[in-house]
Amino acid sequence: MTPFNALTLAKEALRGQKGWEKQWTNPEPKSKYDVIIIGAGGHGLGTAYYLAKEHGITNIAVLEKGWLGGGNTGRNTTIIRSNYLYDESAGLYNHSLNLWKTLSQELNYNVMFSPRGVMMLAHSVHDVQSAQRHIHANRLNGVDNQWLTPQQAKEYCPPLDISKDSRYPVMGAALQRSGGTARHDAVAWGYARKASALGVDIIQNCEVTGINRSPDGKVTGVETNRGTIGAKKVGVVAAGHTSVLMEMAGVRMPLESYPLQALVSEPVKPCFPCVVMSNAVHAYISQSDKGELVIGAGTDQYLSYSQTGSMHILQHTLDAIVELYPMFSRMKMLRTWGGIVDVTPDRSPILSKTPVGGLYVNCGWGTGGFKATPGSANVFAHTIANDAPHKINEGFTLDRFRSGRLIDEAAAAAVAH
Ligand code: FAD
Ligand code: PYC
Repeated sequence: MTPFNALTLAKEALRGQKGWEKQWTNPEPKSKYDVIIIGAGGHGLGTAYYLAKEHGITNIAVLEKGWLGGGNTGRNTTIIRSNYLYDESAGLYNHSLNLWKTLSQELNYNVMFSPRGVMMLAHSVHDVQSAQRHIHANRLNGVDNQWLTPQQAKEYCPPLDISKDSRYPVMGAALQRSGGTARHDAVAWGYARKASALGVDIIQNCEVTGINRSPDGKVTGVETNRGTIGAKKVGVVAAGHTSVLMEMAGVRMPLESYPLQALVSEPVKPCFPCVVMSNAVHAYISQSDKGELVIGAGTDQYLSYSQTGSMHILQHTLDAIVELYPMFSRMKMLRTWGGIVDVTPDRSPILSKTPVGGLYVNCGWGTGGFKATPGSANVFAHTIANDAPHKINEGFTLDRFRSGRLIDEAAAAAVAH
């Protein structure tokens, strides 16, 4: 238990006893915001932007313990798609995909959205059936997705090996042509610049260490390494660290945090035209505009808050890449890194009010929240502004883990975990 958690527990034990308010309610803070957002990743900065732009709330601070986009936003492999199985997910991820299409113009910042197509490979009868189920469900929800034979998959992605004697024979693929990639850090910078222009304060190197509440339990602000800051509402948007922050307000979250790794190769001339994912062999790949192959792995199988992962996971990923694309067998890898993803039991996110008045939470994106950045930020801003969910996120509540109305997207996560 960290000293901080011990303090939180002590506060909880004393809550309601005589003299409690004097002892634990902090002095009136010097600054007071209408909304504090904890976490300056794409989701947090985007939330601040949409609060200002669409709801006229500009007295906002975004607090970040490190630097803008230094969390998962700047660490992911930038795959964007909306081919999820259930109606709730199709609504949320398609809302996001639609916002991606005009995001560069909206922010006046080139986020380099590139809808070059995302292909998900099938290597077994089970994969084929699951992919085709997704294709049918997607089409019913107006999400483009089509089945490709192995030959058609190779035509779409020439480096792919479809020989029958390979270790992971390709039995077909699901292709979402409208999916693709974007430049991850530009998304954080673009939202930050536009939010700042609308009056939002963005404070880096400012770690939140406590969430303050009034004697009746409502949020009053936060404690940070730079002092107390007051707020009427607080939104926690701190992927990977959500449980730690929510515990500061006495809320226990249904989340586990895992390392997820990626790596890039030396830059080469354009040779890989689309995005290809394979859940079965735990590898996904695209080529950045700089020419690097961008390769991602599955999650480590242990819980951790460390932004590194195990070497054997990367080794396994590169084995799979070389099996699927033999022409890359002599490529050199330049860098590897990891991020911490927080995962819910049903592999769907939480975009929700909480049992604490004025406290909202956006988390649980697991391995797949980059694609959701604009859509998530947009509906989360609505949730905070109106103290009620937007129609698009009304199923993604914290309460579903009590009621049992889960949205089980494990098969659509497309990354082994
Ligand atoms: P973040 O960008 O992590 O922002 C949260 C911020 O909160 C961080 O900057 C952190 O420093 C800050 N913070 C934490 N604690 C505190 C505190 N106490 N006080 C102040 N600030 C705090 N998704 C996809 O859709 N497609 C992909 O291809 C993809 N690939 C991935 C590959 C890897 C290797 C990883 C790690 C993730 C990948 N993801 C992908 C997932 C995606 O990156 C995340 O879901 C998404 O970026 C989350 O964005 P965010 O803004 O919520 O979080
Ligand atoms: O959700 O598409 C995804 C994804 C790809 C890599 C990591 N997550």
